[in-house]
Amino acid sequence: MERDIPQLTIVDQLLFDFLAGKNFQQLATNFIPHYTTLISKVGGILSQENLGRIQATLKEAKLKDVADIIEESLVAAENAPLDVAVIGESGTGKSSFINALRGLSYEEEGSASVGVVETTKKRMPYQHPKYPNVNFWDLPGTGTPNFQLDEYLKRVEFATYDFFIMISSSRFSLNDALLVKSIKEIGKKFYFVRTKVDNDLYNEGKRKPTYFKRERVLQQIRDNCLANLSHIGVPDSCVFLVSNFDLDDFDFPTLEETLLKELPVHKRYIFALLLPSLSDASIEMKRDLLKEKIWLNALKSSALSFIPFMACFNGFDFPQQEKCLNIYWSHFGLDEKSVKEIVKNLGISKEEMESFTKSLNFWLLVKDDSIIARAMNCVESYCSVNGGLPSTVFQFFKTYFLHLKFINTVADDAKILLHKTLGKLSLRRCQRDVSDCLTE
Ligand SMILES: Nc1nc2c(ncn2[C@@H]2O[C@H](COP(=O)(O)OP(=O)(O)OP(=O)(O)O)[C@@H](O)[C@H]2O)c(=O)[nH]1
Ligand SMILES: [Mg+2]
Repeated sequence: MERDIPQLTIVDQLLFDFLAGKNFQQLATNFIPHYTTLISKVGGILSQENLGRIQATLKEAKLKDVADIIEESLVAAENAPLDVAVIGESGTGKSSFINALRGLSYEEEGSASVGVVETTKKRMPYQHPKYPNVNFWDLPGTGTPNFQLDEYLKRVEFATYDFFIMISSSRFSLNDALLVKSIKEIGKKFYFVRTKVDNDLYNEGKRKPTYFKRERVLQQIRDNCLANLSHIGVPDSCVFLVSNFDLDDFDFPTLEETLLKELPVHKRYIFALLLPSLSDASIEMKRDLLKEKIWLNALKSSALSFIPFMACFNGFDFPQQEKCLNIYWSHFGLDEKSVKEIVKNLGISKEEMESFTKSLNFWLLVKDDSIIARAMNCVESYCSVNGGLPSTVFQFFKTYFLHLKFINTVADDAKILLHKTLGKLSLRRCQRDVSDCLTE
């Protein structure tokens, strides 16, 4: 008789059944619907094609093939190269946008120089500091009167990018429109970003203090951009309003989500991880993708009956696990450097921060009794049906549950810190507005 394990989610249960080698026809039927409950709202790591392949191989009980397909998908996701082209007139904020996406401040080593008078003449790559396969390309502007489209496209090697971000801080130009049209013709994606909206709001607030309404001003900017794009021949565009000084505000979170949804499956994982943890939505996307990755690794390992499946899962030695926790910190922007920045912004000590977060204490996480209890539960159920080596099964589940705990706790902390930082920022903005009013 089948015995369900309490506290297991539907996907954990699938993992358990997989490990126990239960009815493969049934597993093949359950695989896609159960997998769908696990993936993030922008999609998962497995492509439709690979899902179909896994289902077919499961039906034939070819477990080695299932493990190979999962491995292939994970390797492709982790190593996917991503080349993003950023283009726009001089001074519109391209370098600032690139730095913000790379999580670098102006003064940091390796950041793109900002505010310099000279415009970029040659395309210039900026590698992401944490994800070396990702490059942001600062492309020269189209602004010269004798702009030659064909020559320009050749010079910037336009076919090599995954997508383009067109930046403007006022109106998009006719040359921009020509460029967009010809690049769209070859099937590449373009996104319009209107920067410096913080400046517009500030100026409008000063100009018309009595009638000022933030949402109305933003709507006017948006309508204006759309009318301008339509006028120069790019109707039905989508414009994202952004401040490079305040990426968590305005349309940046929507831009992130749109880009992620439209990227090919194998490029989604790395792009989600590199996005700064500036909104609940981006933290949730990272959480879901990392949990999916742990689950896929566990599934692969169980298909191969416990062949060690990744450095992080290779045995349960504490230094190895601590290294993994470090990696999760880094993905969610809680690495040592970022924590220093956060406590500085919040005006608190690291000890104070530790009093309202949970993930910075490795030992507290590892000694969580509920993980041991859940792993024991799985072992009992497994061994009562299959026999086998309880210690190996225990190790497997303990490591799996611990990693889920790592990811969930770090993601929860990232959200707590995000909200505290946002609270502090809006307090500063209010104080600034009040002091502006008083000085007028
Ligand atoms: N208020 C505000 N200022 C911005 C924003 N983005 C950039 N800036 C400022 O605009 C100026 C130009 O920014 P850059 O990032 O150097 O612009 P760029 O497009 O790279 O300029 P070039 O390299 O000359 O083509 C700098 O003084 C930035 O600090 C923004 O969103 N809001
Ligand atoms: Mg620049």
